Amino acid sequence: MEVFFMGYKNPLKLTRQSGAMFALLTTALAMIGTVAAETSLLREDDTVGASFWIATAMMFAATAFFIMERGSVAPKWRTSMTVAALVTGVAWYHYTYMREAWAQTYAAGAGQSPLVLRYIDWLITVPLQVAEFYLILAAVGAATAMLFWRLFGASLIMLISGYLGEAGHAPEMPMLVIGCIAWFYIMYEVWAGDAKKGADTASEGTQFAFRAMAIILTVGWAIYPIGYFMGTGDNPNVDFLNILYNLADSVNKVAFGLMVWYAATMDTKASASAEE
Ligand SMILES: *C/C=C(C)/C=C/C=C(C)/C=C/C1=C(C)CCCC1(C)C
Repeated sequence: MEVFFMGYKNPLKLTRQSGAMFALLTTALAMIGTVAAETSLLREDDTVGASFWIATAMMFAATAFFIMERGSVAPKWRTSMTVAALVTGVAWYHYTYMREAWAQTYAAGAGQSPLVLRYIDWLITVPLQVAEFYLILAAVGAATAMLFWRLFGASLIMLISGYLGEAGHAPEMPMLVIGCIAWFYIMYEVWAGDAKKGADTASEGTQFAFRAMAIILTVGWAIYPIGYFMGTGDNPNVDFLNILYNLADSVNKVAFGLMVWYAATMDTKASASAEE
């Protein structure tokens, strides 16, 4: 590929790869610049604000990492890497605003949950994560279109009831219960459905991804209803709710993406050594 810059042919001697990396990094720096310019300062005593900032940085770094690593894994894992990057990318976008909303309300006297932004983010990233689950289920031969729609529907019920409860449109505890039932149903499909049988005969990498998914769904997702419980009721603890949600997002989006990447790398190495 020939690269031209202001009429000069490839002045920096860029190869295709270093060119792409250079473009990615300069775009990223420009974006960080614009985002940072409009942000109020983080106060020293604002622990929750710090957790928003840390989550924002992690989402950004993970997105860059998944995009850059995508080309190094076996082709059948590339869509999973793309979806992982979309999940952290969409979250990064929303976190830049959520941390700002938090910092402003904190500076004005009391930090407030960026409720609407949070749920808009989940409304996009949870279905994307369900798509990621679906790709793993497909790899163990347990995916049908119906299964995808059932998981998708259950995740929507979970989020809508959570939103109605947190926003005060419906009683908090019944909404928590309905949301948890939808979540239990998703866990049931993954732990007890057809998926488990197929997983035993799959490649080592796919088995790893399947186990990672089941654990994320059970342990990682459990942090959210705990946060909801702490942040609602008679003595709502808004700080605790936000720290837990920020922690949960980092685990479920970044750590899960890294596990998928690790599984992909495992499989890629295994097929490379099988070819030798
Ligand atoms: C990237 C964002 C993710 C993976 C968000 C996941 C959110 C949940 C698992 C939320 C679960 C909730 C319940 C199980 C009960 C009702 C309250 C919710 C919405 C917090």
